[in-house]
Amino acid sequence: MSDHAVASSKPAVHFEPDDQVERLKTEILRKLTYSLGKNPSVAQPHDWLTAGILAARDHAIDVWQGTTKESYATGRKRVYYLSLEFLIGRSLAETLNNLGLTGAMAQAMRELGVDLDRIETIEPDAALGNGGLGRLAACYMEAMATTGVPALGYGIRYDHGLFKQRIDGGKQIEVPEDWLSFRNPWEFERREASYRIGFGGSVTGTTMPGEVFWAPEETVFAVAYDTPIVGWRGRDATTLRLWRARAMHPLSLDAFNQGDIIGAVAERNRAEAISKVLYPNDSTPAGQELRLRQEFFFTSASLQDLVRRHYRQFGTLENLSDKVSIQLNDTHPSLAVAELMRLLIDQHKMEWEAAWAITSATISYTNHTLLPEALETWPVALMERLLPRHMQIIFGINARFLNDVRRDNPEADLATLSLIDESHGRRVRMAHLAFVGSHKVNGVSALHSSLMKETVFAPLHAVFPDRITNVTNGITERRWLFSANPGLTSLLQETCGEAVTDDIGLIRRLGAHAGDTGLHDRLRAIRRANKERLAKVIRQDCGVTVDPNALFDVQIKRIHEYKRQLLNILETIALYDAIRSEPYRDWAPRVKIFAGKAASNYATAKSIINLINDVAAVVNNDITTRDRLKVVFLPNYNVSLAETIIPAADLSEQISTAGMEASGTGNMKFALNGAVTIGTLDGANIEIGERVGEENIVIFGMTAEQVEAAKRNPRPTADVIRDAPHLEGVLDAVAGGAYSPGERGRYAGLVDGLRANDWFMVLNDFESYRQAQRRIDGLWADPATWWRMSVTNTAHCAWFSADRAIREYAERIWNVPLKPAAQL
Ligand code: 26Q
Repeated sequence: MSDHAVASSKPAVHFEPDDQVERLKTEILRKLTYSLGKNPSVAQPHDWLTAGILAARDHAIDVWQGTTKESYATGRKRVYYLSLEFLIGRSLAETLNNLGLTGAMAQAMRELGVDLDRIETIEPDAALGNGGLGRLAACYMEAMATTGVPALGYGIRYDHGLFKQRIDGGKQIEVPEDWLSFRNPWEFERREASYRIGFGGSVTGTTMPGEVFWAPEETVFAVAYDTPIVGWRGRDATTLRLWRARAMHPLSLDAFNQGDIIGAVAERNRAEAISKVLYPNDSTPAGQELRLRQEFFFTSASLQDLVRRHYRQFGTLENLSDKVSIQLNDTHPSLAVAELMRLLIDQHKMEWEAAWAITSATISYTNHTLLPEALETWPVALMERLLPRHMQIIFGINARFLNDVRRDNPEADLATLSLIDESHGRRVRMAHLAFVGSHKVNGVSALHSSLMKETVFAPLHAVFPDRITNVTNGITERRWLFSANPGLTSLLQETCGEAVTDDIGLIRRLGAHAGDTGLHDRLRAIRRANKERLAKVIRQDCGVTVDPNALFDVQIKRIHEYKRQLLNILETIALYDAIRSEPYRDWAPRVKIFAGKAASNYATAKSIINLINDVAAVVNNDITTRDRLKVVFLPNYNVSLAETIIPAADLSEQISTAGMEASGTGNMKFALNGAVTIGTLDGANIEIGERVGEENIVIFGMTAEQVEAAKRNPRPTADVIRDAPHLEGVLDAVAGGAYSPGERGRYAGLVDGLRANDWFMVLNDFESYRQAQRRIDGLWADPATWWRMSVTNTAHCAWFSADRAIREYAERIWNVPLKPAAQL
């Protein structure tokens, strides 16, 4: 290892004054003694962790109160980010890093006999999200704190986040997640911020503003829990406000006294079920009533809260859109459109037209998927029963909207525009509701936004040609580079200037050294240290020993057919066969690394996990390929595991069927950390390619257009297989049980499915992918080329900073003035 490689405990960024260490030591000991009631001599690692968090939290609160005070004093416009998911991960390391306290805290703990790195790893991940959409919300909360956008994120405080994944006999087992079992030291319960959320019942009164009366049959309380999220250098903080459901009557004494113990707590259980658990699904809408209750619960609580705050501050709602922007993270909170109308009309006696102008000027909507099966719709009958007043309002919006359209264009196809889909029973189209109720609707990559205009939203786009816009996703470099990869960060500071951590654009300076083999050696040493760290995790969690000199080839993300882990593992089998048939060729040693969770009801995705593990068992025990190929599936993929894996990756697999991955954000994290991408022309891969240059990314496969054409007019499977010389053997082996000797038919269905209908173009793209992988072998064998590519990737990915994305939202969608750079 070179002496430039940096152990992970060394802070990437240090700007704390010297007396911070003494001060932190005192604070930690005070927290231990007076908040936890523990004597240092008997304190356990979790006690030190909590004391450390409480000490860090005090600093976060100082920042937070400053931001809040300033935002009230200046009356600046606020952004409310509504999301059913916030995939935060751990908070201690990021908070310390942003406060510039990492080094001081490590030193303080060390002097108290505690290893900060070790206790940081026992903080549970806050896994209140499934994948990309939830992690994006978390990155944006931090980026808004960094760029000084006054913001509040609203969501649900699930008792149980995304399930934990165990792998047992190669199969995924879901285990409940329990992040709150030892309490959450970051949060503050706000009893005063508590709202009544109604369900069911009936609507009476006249249609006049303020004279409609909704008498819900059932009411639950939403209680707020707040967490500060500190931005870079601790200049500002945003607030994450999560709602917990509580029953109005926690116990029926009548029922209890009659011996009906279950009945006595029935109301409580029904109410509290709303914030009990995150739906573990990231594409197919669950369609269950509880999900709709979750959506309305958090949307209503959030809108009541923000309307009340605004009214208190300004004494009117007329100027709401001047002072408030509401961003809907996908359609999950799209009832906000109807709920804001209800609050304005029924409670604040506004006329419909005025209320509508305010609503649509205040709300905007981000779409994250075009997969038709993932677009939310709810049966009208269910909505009428659960939310009768909202259903009336949705009908009112629809009638006026369709009237306007008909007036302007008598030819328009109203059935495709309507908020109600009449073709499969009557259902409310939530994306239409969000679209019509917003002033801006955005996609999350350039390709995705143009496909929105051409496909799912084409009819609405024709009516509102200025509404769809693009904001390509971004990631926070504080977590994904500075904190996850301190070794690379130190080198960047040295090469591009210390200011690179404040101005990520300076990372471009690295490009001038792309061909410098001295720099390559240092990068190799940093990567090597990161790979050794990952190799330890692999040994612990998979029982497999891997060689850190091998190419680490990584695909980590939710398991889904469109993401095509299956393509990857089939190609791995082809490679395995090739190595065995020519064992004396100098194959580039590879470690194939997979991680990701499958939705619990998604049988095909679970079968793919099983196949990866079955292939791993065969390959890893084969003596002929021993030094050349290893396959591992790391269990329980989460934010923390991603932070360990990404800085250790040489190759980033971004191989979705073109047109199906809205953006991807993992692709950005890998490229920024210097991994080379093998990918399709999909989502943000295209924009990564544009920035790093086509010679620094390996692109393969059909384009989105070709995929569309092939779906309309599929090629016969026999032809596809004939043109891919290695494919037939691979499919026959899998289907025949070569990798599942204990159950030969295990993958017959999976392979039959591919042969019958190659919807995701796994077979169609196979040969192109295989050849791209062989090109990778050649590039890897030539270190000067490989590291030039790696350097160029890091040097040109500054644009994918979440700060850039937030600035685009602020300027083009929210109309929030940015703080002048001098104040940042
Ligand atoms: C909806 C209804 C009922 C139950 C679950 C859902 C549900 C939950 C989560 C539907 C979709 C999701 C998540 C979608 C998601 O994560 N999309 C990803 O968003 C990223 C951020 O924009 C993109 O980078 C990814 O391309 C996109 O797949």
